[in-house]
Amino acid sequence: MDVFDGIKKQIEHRSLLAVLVDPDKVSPNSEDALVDHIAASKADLVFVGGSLIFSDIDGLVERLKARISKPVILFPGLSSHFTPKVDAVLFLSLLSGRNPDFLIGNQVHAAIPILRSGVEVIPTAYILIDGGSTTSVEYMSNTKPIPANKPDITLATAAAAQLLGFKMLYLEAGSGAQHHVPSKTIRTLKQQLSLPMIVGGGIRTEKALREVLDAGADIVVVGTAFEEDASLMDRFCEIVSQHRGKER
Ligand code: 1GP
Repeated sequence: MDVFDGIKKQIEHRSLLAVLVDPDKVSPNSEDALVDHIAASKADLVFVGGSLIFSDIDGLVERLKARISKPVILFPGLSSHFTPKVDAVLFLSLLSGRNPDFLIGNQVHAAIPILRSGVEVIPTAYILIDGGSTTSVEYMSNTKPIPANKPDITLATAAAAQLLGFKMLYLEAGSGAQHHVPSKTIRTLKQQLSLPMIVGGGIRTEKALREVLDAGADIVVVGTAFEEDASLMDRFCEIVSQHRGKER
């Protein structure tokens, strides 16, 4: 079954946890332990990516795939991050921004190599929401996030994504954000739209995790919190696997 079909089937019953692995934050010394930990965990998905990557994405994905049976999904910051070794690619367009390079430019560069590789593509509308500090994605994409207190703007942007035919929404506060995407925003989108929702950025406590789950996140992405304290992964997996959303 395709990765996206599998995700859709699973989120009918419960939300999923994606562990974000940023290749530049994995050192040769820590890689083995991290891969073992993810492999043994109840995490549902592995996202690989970052705004700025200098290390060997291809090699890391190969090593992850050799030892982890969960889907490994590329979450690229640039067209040059593409690797055909993944199970699927989030084909992102940064719809909250007005920088043509991230709306369509990188996509033009990546489209033919991706098509030729035959890798599964998941067209995903990427929506950056202010998380209380300037994040790498904001700086590197040279775009402004949507203000956190303007859920109507986020809703209108996400509605446009749905009408344009995207298959998923990624509501992003940015890696290491001070505040995660507001629950009110997630709830509003959940009530009014039908696209599956990925939510990430700044989710580092159990309370934050429960808030985004209760609001209706279908996939929760966590990177920084696990980089800082790997033992959180098991606790977070437990919470996500037992959670039954209020709206479900
Ligand atoms: C970033 O949404 C992801 O793109 C995860 O963010 O690193 O803050 O968990 P964190």
